[in-house]
Amino acid sequence: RLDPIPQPPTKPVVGNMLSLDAAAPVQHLTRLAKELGPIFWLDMMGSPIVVVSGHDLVDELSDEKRFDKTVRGALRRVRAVGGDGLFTADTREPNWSKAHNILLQPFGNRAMQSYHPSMVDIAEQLVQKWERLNADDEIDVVHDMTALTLDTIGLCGFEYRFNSFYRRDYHPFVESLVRSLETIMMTRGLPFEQLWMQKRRKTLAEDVAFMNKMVDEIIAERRKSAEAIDDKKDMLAAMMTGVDRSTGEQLDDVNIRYQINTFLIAGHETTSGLLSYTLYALLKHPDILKKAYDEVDRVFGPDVNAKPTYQQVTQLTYITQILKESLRLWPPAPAYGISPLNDETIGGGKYKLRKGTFVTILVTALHRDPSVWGPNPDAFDPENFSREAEAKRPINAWKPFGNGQRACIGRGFAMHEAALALGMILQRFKLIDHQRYQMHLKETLTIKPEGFKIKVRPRADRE
Ligand code: MNH
Repeated sequence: RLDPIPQPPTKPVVGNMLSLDAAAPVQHLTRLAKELGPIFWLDMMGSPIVVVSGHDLVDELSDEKRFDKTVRGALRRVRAVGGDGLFTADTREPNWSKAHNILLQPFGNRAMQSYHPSMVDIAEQLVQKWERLNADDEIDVVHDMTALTLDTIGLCGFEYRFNSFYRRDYHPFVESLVRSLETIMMTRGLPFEQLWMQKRRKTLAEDVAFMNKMVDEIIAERRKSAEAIDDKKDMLAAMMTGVDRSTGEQLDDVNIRYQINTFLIAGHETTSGLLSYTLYALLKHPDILKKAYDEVDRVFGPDVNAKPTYQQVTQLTYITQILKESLRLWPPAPAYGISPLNDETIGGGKYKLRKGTFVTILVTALHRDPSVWGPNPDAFDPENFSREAEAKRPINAWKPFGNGQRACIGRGFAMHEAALALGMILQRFKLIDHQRYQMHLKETLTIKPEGFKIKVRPRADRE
């Protein structure tokens, strides 16, 4: 029906629905993109999904005058937790532009400087934990990176300490959040699903009620005293005092709760994935690791008791190249959805898309398009992000943070947090790949390396 866009073989009624690997849909789609090319479509029981991964087409689809983010499928169901927070709001919902305007300030560069001490506080907890391990102790990388990113957004976002490094399991809020996202990802709108998912749906309602109550209490507590609001420099204070210049309005407390839920969803899994992939890449590339050590030694110096300054973190330029290259090969948010605002023809007249068609930009495949990244796009090479290479690259080739006005508002936050943490780790530790780990991806709302463990030793080379 979408001729001449290619489509894999279908089954009656369900179309392509059941042939898609439910446990690893993104990896399946990425394989299909290799087979079927830069654009193909799937029939999901009557509703088409167009999957685009070629750079030329993605470039065209990045035109916000013709295409807009669409909140559908799993992301739509995330509204159970994120409500009309920035991530899950439609662009035309009034609270999207209101919150976007208000939140630009607390996610801006100046604000990052005020979060820096809190970021150091949490990163110190991580390295202190690692310093106290015995030689044979293993580190569950994804667990510790998630503890770091969760505690960081908690402290910078609303001065709450999840204290993840002081507990074996995650904080109850996170247990609820993870369980909710699991249920949301499992739901596929199949016939009779409502019946066999009854128990999970009940638990989902309970989890959401628990999370909302906890966040609502934090907001109510802060509302009790005006001084408390004025004294604080976290994101919550900015949301409570910020005024949207174009409407003159403020955010209401229910929307602030949804923003906080959103920061916890969007802000911890993604950044923790980035850090985990980066450690993996460094273990597999000793030459790159060596250059990273050299940079950290030059910028931070050998004194592990001196806290890194904001300025020093911004000088970690090679580390930043490494992080960007990780985001290329393993974008933690592997796809995003858009749709045409009107009936459209793309690809130089070749492909017709009806208004509102669901189009998925498959970032995993875009980031390995040989027309941009050359004949060997699977190789990890931070030189892809040298200043010269970046200047030469066409726009819309690297999209780990999404597109345009709907792109990630937390990217500066994430990059600063990740560079700081990686710098502090490399300043202190030698990394050991005792399992000779091979990448195995686990898909949830994001994608993370499953079962990735390392060991560390104090660095002996510098003392
Ligand atoms: Mn984040 C949107 C990736 C860190 C908060 N983020 C997006 C989008 C991508 C993304 C992709 C666009 C999704 C879409 O088009 O549907 N985010 C990342 C990655 C990292 C990340 C890869 C870390 C690395 N994000 C963070 C952090 C926060 C955050 C940290 C907050 C503390 N992200 C958001 C919010 C949005 C978003 C909020 C929605 C912005 C909007 O639409 O206005």
